Amino acid sequence: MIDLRQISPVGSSALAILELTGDDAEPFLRSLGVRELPAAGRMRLATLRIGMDIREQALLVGTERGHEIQMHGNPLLVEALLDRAGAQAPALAPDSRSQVETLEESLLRLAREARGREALAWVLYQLGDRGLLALLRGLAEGQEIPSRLQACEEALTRAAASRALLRSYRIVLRGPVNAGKSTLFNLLVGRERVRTGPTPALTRDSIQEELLYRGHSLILVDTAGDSRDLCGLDREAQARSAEQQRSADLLLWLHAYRQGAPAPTTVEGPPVLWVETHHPRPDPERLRLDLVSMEPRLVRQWILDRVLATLDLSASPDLAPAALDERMEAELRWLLTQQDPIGAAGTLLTDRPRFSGRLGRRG
Ligand SMILES: Nc1nc2c(ncn2[C@@H]2O[C@H](COP(=O)(O)OP(=O)(O)O)[C@@H](O)[C@H]2O)c(=O)[nH]1
Ligand SMILES: [Mg+2]
Repeated sequence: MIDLRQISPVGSSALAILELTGDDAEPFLRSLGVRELPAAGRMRLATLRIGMDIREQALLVGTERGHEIQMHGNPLLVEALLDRAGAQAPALAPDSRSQVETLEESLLRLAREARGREALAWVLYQLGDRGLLALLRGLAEGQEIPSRLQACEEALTRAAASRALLRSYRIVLRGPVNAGKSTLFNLLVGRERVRTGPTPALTRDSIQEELLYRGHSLILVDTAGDSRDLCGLDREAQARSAEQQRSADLLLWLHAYRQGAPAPTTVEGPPVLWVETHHPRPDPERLRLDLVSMEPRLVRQWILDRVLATLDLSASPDLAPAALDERMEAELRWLLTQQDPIGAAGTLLTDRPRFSGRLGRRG
């Protein structure tokens, strides 16, 4: 088996450095036409027979672990060498390749994984006759090239927005003990999921529950309340709450009316929505509420609509072709730099596993 590691990313410099280790490394080098291999710490110039008509001068360096090839960093040249090594090291190469999905498989997987209605609509659109897949098919057939390339460019600009739509958002409930965090948690998830009550520190472990609201997936996290005079378990629970806060997309910071105004927002960290509970004069606009006496359905709507607005998820984006993940984004970027976009589109549609191998190696 050959373990072929690329030390310099392809195209990053004029020189490519490849490290070869493993039992088959020596036969592989000999198959490239190298007669004498340098010992550790030595080097020698060799002409490598990389392909039928590709010969390349390279420096071979003996190392403690095996050998290094230092050669011209032309990506095509390096790729040809990696492909040759791949063919000789079947234990490595086919495996990593067969795991790569086709574009259609990726979209189907994303559709299966889609949490909310908005995400599902967005992914299914890409599989339909006006989505990303159809766009690439049209391009591969060589129709209306300029307008389709333009559409590819636009699909690329929508990458960030589509990723924002596909993901779930973590909403973490924070605030002092007895502020009403667990009460609000139950109200938002629509059932008595966690214990509530006047005894301080009833909530010790952070509990989370996914809820779907207006087609979006929100993961609600109830945490232990903040209090100054807690010890042992409770202090640990608070440390965990602070940890939850770090991974939050948004904090719902609760405090009871009688507890006074909360500390000012910190500059760093997720956005915060302040909610005042136990309020004698509720005002939904300012999120001053009484969680016990007000209509739960309305409280849910007031709070979750503000959550979506703060996360910029209030309006559904117009359906359009879009790159839905990092790989699709990289592929579209690649396509737009190709001399032959028709062939490139064909590669993405029919030979994506091989293409992805190249993309990965390019870093
Ligand atoms: N009147 C009133 N009681 C509330 C309100 N929110 C919570 N409570 C009560 O306050 C107590 C503590 O609530 P809980 O949700 O356990 O607080 P947590 O410690 O922040 O999780 C419970 O008895 C709740 O019923 C509110 O807005 N108004
Ligand atoms: Mg609680």
